[in-house]
Amino acid sequence: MATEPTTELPIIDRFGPHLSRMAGVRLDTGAEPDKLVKTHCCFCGQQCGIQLKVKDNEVIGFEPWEDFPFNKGMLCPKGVKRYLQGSHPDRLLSAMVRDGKAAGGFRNVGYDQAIKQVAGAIERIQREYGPDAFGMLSGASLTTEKTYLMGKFARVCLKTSNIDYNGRLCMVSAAAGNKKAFGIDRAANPWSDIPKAEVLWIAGSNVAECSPITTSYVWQARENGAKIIVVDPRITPIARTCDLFLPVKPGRDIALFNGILNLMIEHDWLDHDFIENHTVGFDALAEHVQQWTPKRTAEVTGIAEKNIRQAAEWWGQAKTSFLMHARGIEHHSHGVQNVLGAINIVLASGRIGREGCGYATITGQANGQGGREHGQKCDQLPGARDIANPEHRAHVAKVWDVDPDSIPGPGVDAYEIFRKIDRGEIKGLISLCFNPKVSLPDNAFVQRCLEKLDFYVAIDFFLNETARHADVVLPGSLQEEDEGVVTQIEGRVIKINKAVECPGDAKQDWRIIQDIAKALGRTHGMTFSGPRAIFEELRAASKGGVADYSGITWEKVEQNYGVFWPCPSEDPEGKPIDHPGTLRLFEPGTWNPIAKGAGPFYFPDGKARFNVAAYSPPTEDVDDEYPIILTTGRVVSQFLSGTQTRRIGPLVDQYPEPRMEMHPRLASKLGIADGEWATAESRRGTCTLKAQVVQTIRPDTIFIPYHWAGRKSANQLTISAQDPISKIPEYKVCAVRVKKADGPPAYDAELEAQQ
Ligand SMILES: Nc1nc2c(c(=O)[nH]1)N[C@H]1C(S)=C(S)[C@@H](COP(=O)(O)OP(=O)(O)OC[C@H]3O[C@@H](n4cnc5c(=O)[nH]c(N)nc54)[C@H](O)[C@@H]3O)O[C@H]1N2
Ligand SMILES: Nc1nc2c(c(=O)[nH]1)N[C@H]1C(S)=C(S)[C@@H](COP(=O)(O)OP(=O)(O)OC[C@H]3O[C@@H](n4cnc5c(=O)[nH]c(N)nc54)[C@H](O)[C@@H]3O)O[C@H]1N2
Ligand code: SF4
Ligand SMILES: [Mo]
Repeated sequence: MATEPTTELPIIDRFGPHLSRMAGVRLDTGAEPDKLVKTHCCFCGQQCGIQLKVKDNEVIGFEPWEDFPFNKGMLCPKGVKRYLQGSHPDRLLSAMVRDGKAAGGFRNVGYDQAIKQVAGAIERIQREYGPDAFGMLSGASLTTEKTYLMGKFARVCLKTSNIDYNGRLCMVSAAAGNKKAFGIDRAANPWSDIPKAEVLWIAGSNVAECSPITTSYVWQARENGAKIIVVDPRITPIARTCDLFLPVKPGRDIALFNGILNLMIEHDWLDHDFIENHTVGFDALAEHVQQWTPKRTAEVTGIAEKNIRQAAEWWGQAKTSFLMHARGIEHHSHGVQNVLGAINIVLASGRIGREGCGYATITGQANGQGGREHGQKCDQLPGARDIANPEHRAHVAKVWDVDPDSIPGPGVDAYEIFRKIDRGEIKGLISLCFNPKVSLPDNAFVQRCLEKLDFYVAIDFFLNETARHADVVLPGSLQEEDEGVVTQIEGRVIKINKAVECPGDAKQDWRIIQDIAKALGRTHGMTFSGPRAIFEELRAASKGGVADYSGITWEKVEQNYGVFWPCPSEDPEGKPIDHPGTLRLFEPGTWNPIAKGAGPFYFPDGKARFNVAAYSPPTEDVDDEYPIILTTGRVVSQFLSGTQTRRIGPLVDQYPEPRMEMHPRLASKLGIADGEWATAESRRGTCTLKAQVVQTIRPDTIFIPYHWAGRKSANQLTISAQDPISKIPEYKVCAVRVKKADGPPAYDAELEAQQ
């Protein structure tokens, strides 16, 4: 049974009772539904179970789904209000084409005519400039079937190498770090291990606002006596309840992890047997971290030396523990190094692969996990296979019934796609489930690129800010209008169920993609009857890969409240089996297709890798001209680029516009009072917002949430520096100067209309 958290916590006062159980709350019309559909929330990666109330082909409200084991009926404010999207007046019900004379710049057209126009443009651009001149941007809010179809559409139908997805802005540092250290990219443990841990280390994760249900697991651990360490430049709501808060200077987490490891070595808080039997690379790392004395660690991180020692002592001496991190350590030009630093202190402790001993990156988007496994990444084929690997290509080519040589090679990351547009190398673009004009850094550059495109088609259910630049807009489907699987935060594959039909001319996204293929006359492999058929092919394509879904069926998923991958369909001898799925990774004695019994990790020798994670400062550090650090992130009531949640009135009421968080000491130095207008200026742009003067942030840092567009967008300021390995943008650090503004910014009419 779900227990409503009993502890008194300030978070409740600030954000409303978003963790309270919503049973019995009637926010809807109260009408009797025709049916209740068990499915999952459309927003974050926790994928809470929810029941949608449906009447007359409309979602009119929700009921909690108490039995779903992850959230046991709990929901956050976004999940509670998501049902208001379907009937929103902005919902796209028709295809549209650009028309300068029409109000709003678009004119409705018939769906078939729009599809023909799209196919014509693709054909023309690819004929004139080659297949790679057409780029694709996809998304991780989509079901896994759709993400698989997008990867296949790019390689088989468009034959372009230039496809990437919005998880590039989200999960890729964690993915690259996990692959380097473990050979597999998934949360290592189910969340049921969190309450069993003695020590929790939470790095760069605003748990209470961004993964609200995880808060309840953290509180359970706390009630069991766990010590909680939080590392963040801001005292986030979860930090207010922790035992040790480490207010790290943005961009310095590797220094902290290295300093902790150095103390673990000095005090011999190490699991020598584990290091000896299950890892490689410790000695080189041990030598490297010697330089990270507590004194130097304190100087670089801005954390008091005694607190660094305290953290090392708790972490070092724990019998069980769970380390989790999110974008706070990953959104950096050395995000992968930060992740490796985190993994190093887990491996040195030997506390992984056992009950109550865990490690996880907290997945962001609805299908942030499944969406990064089956081929919509620029370098990837289904099953988390590598597009440059000849064996991997051969396996997938066979499933796709194409010549392996016909599959294009690796493409470029999502930001590089825009640089290619800028250079004229990409002329045409299709986007599904991505709003780069708001979500990419230095978005003035992104806007210039969108204006350069010869042809752009966007598929969405709302006209997002990027789609306003499109030549053709195709009305796609809301999550509740389609079915398929997604993989949530723990690695559990779950089923999204269809509640209603698409309204008007809107179509399920997979139909739209296949309709374009048909209009192009390139139908090979693009004639699936629906998501189930796509899933069946995905099972075969993923078979034998690290992300093996071959033993998963929709039925198994429904019967078991989800199935954790990997879930092969054959045993080590190749005999068919009914595999239950893998609840916890790296348990001693487990078999995997890479290690083949040599050990629990996903490398041929079965051993995990320590990696030297060297510290370097952020790409753009502060200086006399731009003396303040800007970091960006989220608030509980808004989601990502905001196109969905800025349309939901009760969520807007909770946090109507972005504010610039700053410490009272900084505010008084700048002569700015709470609620007054302040302008932040970086080397790329300016942004004028109301100041929110709070004690809960480092005095050298300001914070702006990024869910707004136009002149309210934090990404006017951010830098497009990227991690060299993962290519994630450095959203969490750039340099700004701040001054008091005379009044509100003069938003021009067009920009204001976008809000
Ligand atoms: N309400 C809400 N929930 C969401 C989302 C949303 O938009 N709104 N989005 C979902 C998605 S896609 C994602 S990726 C997740 C993101 O979830 P989180 O990563 O938890 O959220 P962020 O606000 O991006 O950043 C987390 C924290 O990092 C801190 N931080 C900044 N710089 C540093 C640093 O250098 N080191 C450390 N240790 N911390 C730092 C910030 O102060 C912030 O509190 O949330 C998911 N859930
Ligand atoms: N400054 C700053 N910028 C950031 C971040 C930050 O912390 N700071 N965080 C980054 C992170 S972690 C992320 S994940 C990105 C997110 O950035 P984006 O992915 O660009 O943001 P979304 O709002 O998810 O945009 C997705 C679009 O897809 C549509 N959509 C959603 N579901 C579906 C569907 O099923 N079908 C169709 N057809 N359309 C759909 C929505 O309506 C929306 O218009 O932002 C990044 N940008
Ligand atoms: S946004 Fe995330 S935490 Fe909130 S209800 Fe949806 S899945 Fe659950
Ligand atoms: Mo994300």
